[in-house]
Amino acid sequence: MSEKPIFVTQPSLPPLEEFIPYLEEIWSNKILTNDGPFHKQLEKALCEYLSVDHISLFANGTLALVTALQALRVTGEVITTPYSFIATSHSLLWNGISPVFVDISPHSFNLDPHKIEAAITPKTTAILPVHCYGYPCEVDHIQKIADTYGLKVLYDAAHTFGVRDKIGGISRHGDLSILSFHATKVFNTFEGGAIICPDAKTKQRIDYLKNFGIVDETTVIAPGINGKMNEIQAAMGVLQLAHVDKSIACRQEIDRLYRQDLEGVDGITIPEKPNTAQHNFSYFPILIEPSFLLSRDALYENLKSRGIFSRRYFYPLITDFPMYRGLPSANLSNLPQATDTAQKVLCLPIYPSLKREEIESIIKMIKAHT
Ligand code: T4K
Repeated sequence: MSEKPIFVTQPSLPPLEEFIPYLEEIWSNKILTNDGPFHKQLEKALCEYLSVDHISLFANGTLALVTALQALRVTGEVITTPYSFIATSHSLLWNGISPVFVDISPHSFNLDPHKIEAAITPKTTAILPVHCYGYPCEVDHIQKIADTYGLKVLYDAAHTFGVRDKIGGISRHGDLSILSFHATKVFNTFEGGAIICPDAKTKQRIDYLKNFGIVDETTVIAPGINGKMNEIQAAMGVLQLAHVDKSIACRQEIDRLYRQDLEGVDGITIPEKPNTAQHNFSYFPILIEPSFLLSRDALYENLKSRGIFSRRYFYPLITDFPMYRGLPSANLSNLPQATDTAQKVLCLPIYPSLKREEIESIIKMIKAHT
């Protein structure tokens, strides 16, 4: 085993020498931000790669979420999941919106559509589901509910870069979807994010909102924010895009090795691969059941003591944090499935530069407890 710590993820980075010409170009043209040439190039390239018509780049995924809610003019209450990264529901609080938490499905890590209707009130204006780990939500069922009650749907698609169903990119669903290009994601621009927009008019409005609401030198149409992606991030994205397929293929191989050796191990449940045309293998979650010799937390600590930094994404639940736990919908009795999953989940390291012998030794350490 190497002396170096092994994290749950490590950013995929292109060879440094490939990035130098991009930096030279930025230094020479002196456009550092505000819809510069790399920004334009990345938007175009991402539309092609993700098979979407319009995209608006952001400095990070959280600003994309906050802005998407404003673009959809969402107010009042929004139905969302407790099983996600904290940014999902924080984006609601930043807009003065009350989150209403609904449990996840027993068959996935995502919002249970069967439980959404019971949570709708006259104040509900939208649904904010998450395609957790890149596993697609039940989009048709969710859309049907939204259509019936006149609700907007904003997908937190932070984990879904490159995920496709039989028809196209997963991020085309809903009124809007947001992506994250954070360092820990399948595709990264150091920090970064985007909103997938259904039409040019919506993109235009979002472009204004992320640039202080400025239309031109003398016109400001809304109290927008500074959510812009800069040229270094955008250049990184353009270069990363050339490497992302290879990177996803490496992740797929790691997924295969884990499955091959951990499937059937007593006390470990490995979620089935999602039924997608293309998955991105962004995470490798396993569930540590009571029949496993160690508790989930003991296994987590044990791996950590040996330099393996797995992560309990998403434990604690969002509803366990102080700014949410007082809400009626945060009550544990409302969220039995999410509570159970959060107690059992462990995400194992998965990233392109993870070596085969490192994977084998992680598997060996886990199996030593069976
Ligand atoms: N919605 C969802 C569903 C999300 O998962 C996220 C972000 C968002 C919205 C918001 O998008 P952004 O605003 O972030 O674009 C990480 C990420 O910071 C966060 O982006 C991500 N989700 C979340 C699931 O994971 P932490 O606090 O667990 O990250 P951290 O710093 O502990 O990194 C994990 C491991 O990765 C480290 O142990 C070491 C390694 N690492 C990390 C960084 C940042 C590196 O090797 N290099 C690095 O530069 O939140």
